[in-house]
Amino acid sequence: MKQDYSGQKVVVIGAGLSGQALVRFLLQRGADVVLSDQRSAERIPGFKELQALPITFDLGGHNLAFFEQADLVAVSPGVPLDSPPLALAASLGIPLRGEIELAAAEIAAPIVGITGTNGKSTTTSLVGEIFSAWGKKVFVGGNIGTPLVEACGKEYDLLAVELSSFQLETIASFHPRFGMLLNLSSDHLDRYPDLESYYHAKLQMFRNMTASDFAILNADDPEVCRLTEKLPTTKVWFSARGQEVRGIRCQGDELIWNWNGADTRLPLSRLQLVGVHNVENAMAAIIPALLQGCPADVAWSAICAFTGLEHRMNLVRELGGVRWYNDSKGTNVGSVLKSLAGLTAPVTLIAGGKDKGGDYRLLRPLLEEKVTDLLLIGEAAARMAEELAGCCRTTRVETLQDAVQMAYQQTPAGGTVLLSPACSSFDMFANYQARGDEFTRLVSQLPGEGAT
Ligand code: UMA
Ligand code: ADP
Repeated sequence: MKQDYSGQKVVVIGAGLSGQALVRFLLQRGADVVLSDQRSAERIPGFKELQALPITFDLGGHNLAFFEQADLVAVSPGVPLDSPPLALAASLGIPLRGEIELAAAEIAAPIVGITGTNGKSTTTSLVGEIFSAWGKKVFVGGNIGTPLVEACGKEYDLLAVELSSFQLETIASFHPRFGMLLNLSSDHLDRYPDLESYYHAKLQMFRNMTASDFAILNADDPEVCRLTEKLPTTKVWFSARGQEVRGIRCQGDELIWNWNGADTRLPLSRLQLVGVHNVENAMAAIIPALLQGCPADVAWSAICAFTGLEHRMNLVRELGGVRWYNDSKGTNVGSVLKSLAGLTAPVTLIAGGKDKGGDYRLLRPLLEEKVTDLLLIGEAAARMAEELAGCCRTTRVETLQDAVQMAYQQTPAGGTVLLSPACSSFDMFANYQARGDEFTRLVSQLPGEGAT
């Protein structure tokens, strides 16, 4: 049901995708809105359209007076809760709510919440594909790109919502019917004081879920098992290592879904996505549909028709016997490990970007085994060079263009060039898509014959 914010002073902090969607959502519900952003107007994409709205602007910094007087602060996920304006509002007892919380309060249809360090977007898309193929009206959004508030006021049978730890920090009553925790490994240590705090944010997903809801969990991930031990929800497991779980497991060349005593078998040979990690994503994604009564063959056909999202191990071009892959969404150490695992030597790896505090030393064994040249860009380059010293020939370069040029000159026929940064993009690009697009453009312009 549509909430009423009339007469309430609401400060929206952050004028990005979430903030702009929140402004419109809150205006339609009668709120008196202030939009606050540390950037000045000319640096805010879409500012022209915002200008026409009846709101107050607080730009080029956060004026604490607005926060002191607010009835509610609507928080964009990229704004840390310990930033001065939010710390002040919290100390005054003013509620801080994220976009997910505000939107979900109006949504009655079942929500599949999808979190984990890696695989969220792929799994969220797969859930969407499955329910669409089953003839259901499904919303696909959240951290993957479309803010959840866009779903409010529309009719859906189900919502597949990708949730980042940032988004989960600011929920209060959010209550998904299905909560997926795909895996846990190091990420976002530029925002959290330690790994446990990051994991704790992820676990917020389950805070309102009860025994009649389903937690969909990775049985092969020790951290997931440890941290969900005491959850009161009904647990449904997936295991790529073939553990005999209540749920779904991979055994040989098939998946076996075991629920309430009966086995359903699904042939892996039909899956187009590659890599064990994608088998995990497929297993997790099919569970909500099977529990909701979707015929297994409908769900499995939808998964098998899916060829993957952009910027995740996309073959950009084969040029002079060298294969060029865009994995710009490889934004942490765990995802780069998965991407490298699927390649054979010799690899030229282009990595670096905004440092999120990951432990790059975990890359050493695979670098030693597969990577001949490591080309480092961005703010993280110095620390990466230090932690990876001696693994392979390492060069620091200024720009992505320089990296592409050097990779072009150095990679022998039969080799692979991989852009998989292990870092976020925000030091040099607007986002990971812009980084991947630039890489694709640069590679497409390289001289020589080669299919794209
Ligand atoms: N800002 C401030 N004050 C601060 C910090 C930021 O004013 O202290 C402002 C910035 O100047 C900027 C705005 O906040 O104008 C950006 O807000 P935001 O960072 O919350 O980004 P949005 O554009 O709202 O996009 C967010 C998600 N971004 C982040 O969480 C960083 C998008 O995920 C998501 O698609 C979108 O909401 C819709 O739900 C992107 C992402 O990088 C893909 N997510 C991280 C990840 O996947 O690793 C978590
Ligand atoms: P996210 O939305 O969590 O960032 P994506 O589905 O966009 O995840 O995938 C990003 C990268 O993470 C992929 O290119 C791949 O290297 C890696 N990845 C995908 N799924 C998994 C998984 N289940 N486990 C580990 N790594 C994964």
